[in-house]
Amino acid sequence: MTHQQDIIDQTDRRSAHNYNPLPLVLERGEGIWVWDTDGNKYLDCLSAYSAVNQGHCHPKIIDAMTEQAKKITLTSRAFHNDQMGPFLEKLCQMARMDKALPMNTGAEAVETAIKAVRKWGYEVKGVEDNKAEIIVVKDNFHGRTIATVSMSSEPDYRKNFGPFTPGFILIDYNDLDALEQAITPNTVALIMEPVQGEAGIIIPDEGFLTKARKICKQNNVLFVLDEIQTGLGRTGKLFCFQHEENAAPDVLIVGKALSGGVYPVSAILASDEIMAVFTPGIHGSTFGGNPMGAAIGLAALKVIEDEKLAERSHILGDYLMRKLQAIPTNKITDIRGRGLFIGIELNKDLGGARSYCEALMTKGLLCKETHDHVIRLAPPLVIEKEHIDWMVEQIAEVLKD
Ligand code: IF1
Repeated sequence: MTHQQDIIDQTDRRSAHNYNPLPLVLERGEGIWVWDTDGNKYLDCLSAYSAVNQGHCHPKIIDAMTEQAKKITLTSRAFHNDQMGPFLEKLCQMARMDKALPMNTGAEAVETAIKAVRKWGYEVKGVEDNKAEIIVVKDNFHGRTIATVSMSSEPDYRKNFGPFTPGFILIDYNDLDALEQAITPNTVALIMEPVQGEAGIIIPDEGFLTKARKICKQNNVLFVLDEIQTGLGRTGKLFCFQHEENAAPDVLIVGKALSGGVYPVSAILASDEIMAVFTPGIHGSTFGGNPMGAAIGLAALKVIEDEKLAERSHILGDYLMRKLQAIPTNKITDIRGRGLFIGIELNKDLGGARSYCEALMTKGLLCKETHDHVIRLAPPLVIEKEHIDWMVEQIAEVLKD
């Protein structure tokens, strides 16, 4: 461990302490596996928070990246490049949306969505200047920028970062009455995650998305889904909203696995009408839509389709769920999830999930606690049944009474 400890010490000396990582240093990844600098092998059950759905260093995505790197990497949007069109064409076809606007990180895409719905509010809906309101949901996670932490209800993410962006109205998750009551003539959008990731894999009641969308439609309010974490196969459908009938959003936000974890690539998708609010010069990004990211994104989308990763997530997620439910232990109070996106909630008397994640690490399984008591399981979607069996054995061992 000394070598790893040296690297950790150096990192601690030189980096801001805005994280508390598990004490291991990774240097290589392939598919579902990662290796530390001492050569120890681990099954990755976090997938970089669902960015690596296609598995680490997927050869087709890495090929696309290296081929593109030899040609041209960045043009800026001052000129066209030959990669962005094919990428957005594929993305729009898969999401059944008219248009896409590419950005880089998830938070930037959320910011882009905020700008889109506000502008739509003023220019299409006719909301009075500077009065636009956006409804958001308690315990959401949409990123770390000032606007996205302004949406948050989590004190840790907000403390001493004020003043905050105004215009966000918080309602309880799963509360349709609250949604109806929160809507005013100035409401331009509801923005939410279809399953809350950071909050601990919180799944809405059956039909909630459909009903929320209907309420939005009736009130001329845009229904916006942040599928940065839940999208692109993670929950057993290509997009999480497809678990319900008639729940397609007006604006869809994607990121993370859009590049297979190879490069920061995000986007918002919307109808021609909504996207028309963006005219030349009013929004953009140096790197957004760059040919490297676009080539990588196109390859990453093809892998999701060709390898049927959403179906795999559905089938293997059900399998994993059944096996987890069969673990004989009093330590678990709830297991919930969709596809290969599963949270194991531990009894609150156990003092948090962190020590269990550390114990799993020593057994060769990497995962991360969320909201103290939940172990989040989100392996790359290329995982095989036999690895799930092994995974469950390790978890059962650590959680045995
Ligand atoms: C961190 C959490 C997960 C997201 C949704 C937007 C973003 C995220 C639904 C922003 C990002 C990441 C960020 C990462 C940890 C992680 C996370 F625990 F913090 F909440 F996954 F659950 N919308 N989620 O999940 O995307 O700008 O980061 O590309 O440490 O902040 P980004």
